[in-house]
Amino acid sequence: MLVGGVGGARFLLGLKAALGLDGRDTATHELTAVVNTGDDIWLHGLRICPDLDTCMYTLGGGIDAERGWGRAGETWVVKAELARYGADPEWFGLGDLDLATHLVRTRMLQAGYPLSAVTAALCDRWQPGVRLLPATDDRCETHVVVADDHAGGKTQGRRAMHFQEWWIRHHARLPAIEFVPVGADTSEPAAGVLDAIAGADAVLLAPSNPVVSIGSVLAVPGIRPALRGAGARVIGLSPIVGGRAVRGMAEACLATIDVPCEAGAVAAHYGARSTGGILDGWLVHMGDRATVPGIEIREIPLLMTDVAATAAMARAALDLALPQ
Ligand code: FO1
Repeated sequence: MLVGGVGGARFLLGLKAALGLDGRDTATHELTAVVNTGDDIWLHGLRICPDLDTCMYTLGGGIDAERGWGRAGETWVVKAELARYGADPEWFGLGDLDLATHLVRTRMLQAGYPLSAVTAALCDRWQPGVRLLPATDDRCETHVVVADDHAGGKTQGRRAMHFQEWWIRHHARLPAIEFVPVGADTSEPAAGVLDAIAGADAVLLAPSNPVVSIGSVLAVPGIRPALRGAGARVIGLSPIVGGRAVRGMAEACLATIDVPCEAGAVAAHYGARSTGGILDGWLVHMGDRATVPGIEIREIPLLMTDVAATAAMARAALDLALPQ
C-alpha cells in the first residue's frame, strides 16, 4: 500500500487487522507500506520523517490517538528550552519522546545508513507488524510556492517554504501556487519498493492526500510505471467524502492542481490504468456518485470511525483487488 499522513496511518491499522496481522498466527498475507517522505525535514540539526513516524507509532502502539501524530504521553520540555534560546523554528511540535527517534535516525543517517535501513532499525523496537518502506532513500522534500507580497503589495513575487511550515505554521491558509517535490527528478525508489509492487497480490492507495502524500510517492521516478506494469490490480480509496476532505488539507491541495474536491475527480486525476493512469478500482463513500471510464467504482461506508470500520473498508478494497 502507498500511504501518507495521519489518515493513511489509520487506514494502515485497519488493513493490518483485515489481514490478520495483529494476531500471532492469524496472518493471511504480508503487508508492505510505501510511505511518503515528502514531509521530511531537517530541523535543529535532526532529520524528522513525519509520515514514517506516524505509521510506525500508529502500528506500534505509541501514537497519540487524539492528535494522530507524535507520541502518547508526550512532553515538550526541550521545545520550551529551545524557545528560550530563540532557536527557531518555534512553530514545530518537537516532543521529548519523539526527539529520541530523531536522534537515533540522524545518527544512523550520518553513519551512512540509507533511510530504509534506519526505518527497519527503528521498527525493530516498535514491531509495527508491517514492513515500512520510505518511497525513496533520497532527499525529496515537498516545498510550497506561495505569493510574496512585497512592501505595500506593490510587487507580486513568489516564495517557497517547506510543506511543514505551510501546514503547521500557516495552517494551509496561504494559497499554494504550486507544490514542488524538490529533488524528485534525481530520486530513486528505496530498496524493496519496486519488488514489493511487482510481487504484490494487491496494491492499494490509502485514502491519503492525493497531492502531498500519494502524489509525492508517485513523483519518485519508477513508481508510477511500476504500478502501471503491476500484475496485481491497483485499488484506491477516496480521501474525499461528500465533497469534503475527511481530514487534513486536501481541499486546498486539490484546488492548487485544479482538481475538483470530489471522489470521482480524484479517481480521474489518478487515471484508469487502461488509459495511461494507475487505477483499476476506486472505493467511494455511500452516495458519492462517481463514474470514470476504465475504473471499477464501488460505494461503501468510508468513515474510519474505529479499527473495525476501517478493517471493513480494507476488506472491501481487497475484495475489489483480488479475483474472487
Ligand atoms: N502537525 C501539526 O499540526 N503540528 C505540529 O507541531 C506537528 C509536529 C509533528 C512532529 C512530528 C511528526 O512526526 C509529525 C508532526 N505533525 C505536526 C504532523 C505532521 O506535520 C503531518 O501529520 C504530516 O506532515 C502530514 O502528512
